[in-house]
Amino acid sequence: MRLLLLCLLLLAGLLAPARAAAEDGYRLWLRYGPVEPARRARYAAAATALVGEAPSPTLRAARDELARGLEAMLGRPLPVEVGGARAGAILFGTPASSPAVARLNLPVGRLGDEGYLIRSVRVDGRPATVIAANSDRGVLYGAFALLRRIQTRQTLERLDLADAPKVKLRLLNHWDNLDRTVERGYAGQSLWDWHKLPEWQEPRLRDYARANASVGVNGTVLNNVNSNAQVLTPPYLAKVAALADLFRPYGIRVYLSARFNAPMEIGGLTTADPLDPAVRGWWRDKAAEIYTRVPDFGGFLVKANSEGQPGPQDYGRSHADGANMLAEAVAPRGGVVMWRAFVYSNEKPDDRAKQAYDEFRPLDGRFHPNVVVQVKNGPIDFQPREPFHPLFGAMPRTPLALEVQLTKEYLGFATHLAYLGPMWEEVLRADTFRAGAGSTVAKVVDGSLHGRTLTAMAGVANVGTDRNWTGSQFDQANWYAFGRLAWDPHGSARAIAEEWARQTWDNDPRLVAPVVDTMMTSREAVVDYMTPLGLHHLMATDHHYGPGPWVDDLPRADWNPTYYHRAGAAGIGFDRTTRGSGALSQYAPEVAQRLSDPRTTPEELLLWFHHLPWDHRLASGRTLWNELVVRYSRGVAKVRDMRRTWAGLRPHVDAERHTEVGVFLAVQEKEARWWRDASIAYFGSLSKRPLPAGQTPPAHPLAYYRSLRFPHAPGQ
Ligand code: GCW
Repeated sequence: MRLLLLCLLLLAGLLAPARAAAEDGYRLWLRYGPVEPARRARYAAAATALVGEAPSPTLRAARDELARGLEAMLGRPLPVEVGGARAGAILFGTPASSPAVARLNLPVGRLGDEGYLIRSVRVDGRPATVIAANSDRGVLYGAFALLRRIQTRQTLERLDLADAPKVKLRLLNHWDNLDRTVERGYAGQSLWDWHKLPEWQEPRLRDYARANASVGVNGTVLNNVNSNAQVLTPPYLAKVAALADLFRPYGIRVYLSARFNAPMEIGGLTTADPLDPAVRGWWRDKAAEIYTRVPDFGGFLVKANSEGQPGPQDYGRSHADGANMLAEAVAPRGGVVMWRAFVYSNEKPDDRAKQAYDEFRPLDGRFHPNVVVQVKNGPIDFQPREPFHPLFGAMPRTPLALEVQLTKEYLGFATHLAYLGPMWEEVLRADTFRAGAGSTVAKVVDGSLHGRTLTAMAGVANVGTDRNWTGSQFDQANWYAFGRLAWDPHGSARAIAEEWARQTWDNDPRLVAPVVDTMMTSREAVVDYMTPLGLHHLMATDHHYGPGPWVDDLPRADWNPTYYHRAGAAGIGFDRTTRGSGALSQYAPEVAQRLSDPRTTPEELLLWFHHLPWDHRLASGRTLWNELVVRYSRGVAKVRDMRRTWAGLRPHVDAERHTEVGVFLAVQEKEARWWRDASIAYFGSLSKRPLPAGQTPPAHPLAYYRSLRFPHAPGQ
């Protein structure tokens, strides 16, 4: 009997639906899972051998990636050959590296120095596929593109593809400190083990580089913009050089955040005045020293005169004076300076949302050609929703980079599922009207609006030493989407989500559709349960974990949530029309006009621009107060739906990752409820209106939410 039972159990085990082997997310979207037997033969017929020489580290990286990926997906190693071509061979290379590619006379000249072409061709009468480019980096990007096609189950037949990035510099910005803590990092420690560098280089750093290359990221700023001058000293530069050497084969350059008063802190000078000849000389020498160690050093990123950082204004000089000094230092070697426009000062009583524009717009045309002004997506600070930053389109003579934040400082850290593709798509598609209708932010970023060739997009990185890299499985999608949108700012967030989901989870349509739908609603869910209707900056002090709309006692007016929502007995919202702060006048007239009237302002930005009475009627027919409550509840309901959807995907996902996501979604639901209840309790204490019918009251009194403290919340 016992034996029979045992046999039955064994049999049940064998027949159980084959759940994928345990996975922890380390492999990201480069999992290269085996292709289902029914489809394998077709792919195998188009991938019988790899043909090409690999005289450079970058071509070796391309060849090795193809070999690794194809073997894993097709279940057999591919012969690597340098010449000849059997049917189904994959040729790779540049006309210089591969005589076979050269003989095909492909139009690679049009591809620039990073583009690639993938074509079905015939070589000696036999069918083959060629991955060709002008540069080794282009071949590497092409290799990843071919692997992506198989991973997403697209055909390898009759191919005629050409692709090239629309933005020149596609950079991660690490807010990593030299002690390995990460400002606003929720994924463990910094990947850079400064103490053990340069000798010891974590093997996973190569995987970091592969992941970046696979989505086209071509630069990485290693250290925090709140920077430590030590990184510019010789011992650290040796470590920086080791990282640069490691990343170079993958087309990734390193950059450093420069502390503006480094000439004083580590150089022994008594000033950091950008017009002082000794200071200028110090930076010139420092740049030259860096270039002896890192010949392709990308340049400097600078946060100056912002949140306590030193800067040129300390000496009565302008941002342009500061940026140009550094630009001159790196110019001889082709370096750039990314100068951040994230500046605001509490000495100015003016609306914080206006300050960057007021300071930078007058400087248009005064920056050296190798300076890029780096602008956050919105005028405040990476909130769940902001209007686009008014500087976009307003500085036609200056290269402007878009800076977005992958790490979700204001969107629930790593535990909340929020796919940011839709947020970035929203800002990229926003019309600035600065050169007529259709002057989108994407056209500013890709340079086409004002004919600029130095173009850039930066993403504040969300990676760390966590096994899954980003602190959660779904936050990997934000890394992925950043790279893909920096490559093509006109891309579609939904298409990118699908691409990512197929590679990261599975191609089964029963999984792909619900996962993509969940991703596409996730950011809006966060907006609903944290900051609906254009509210912003309501997070708790410093760590930004959880709600703190009541906070009104911080030394800087513009650090207090009450500064932003201005709620009282009469109503709620920040009046940025001409009757209020006038911030709207920083937009083109077409935009300003539409947003100056609450009736033509999109409801999702209503309270960003208007202060309105609690009984103001909205499109739904509900009063503002009732609508606010309904949206808070809707956010919680969306998370509940996301959870239910995910639970239903159990048969399609490996147990380890399924459990992790499921647990995080439970946390998210609990915290969404917390946000809703605390916010309703607080705003209700001001509106003094009852909850609309059918709405459950907050679980606790307001005093409870106000009493919560989290001194050890991560990311500080
Ligand atoms: O969002 C704020 C963060 C700071 C950050 C700053 C910035 C690096 O709270 O931690 O500092 O923005 O972007 O400079």
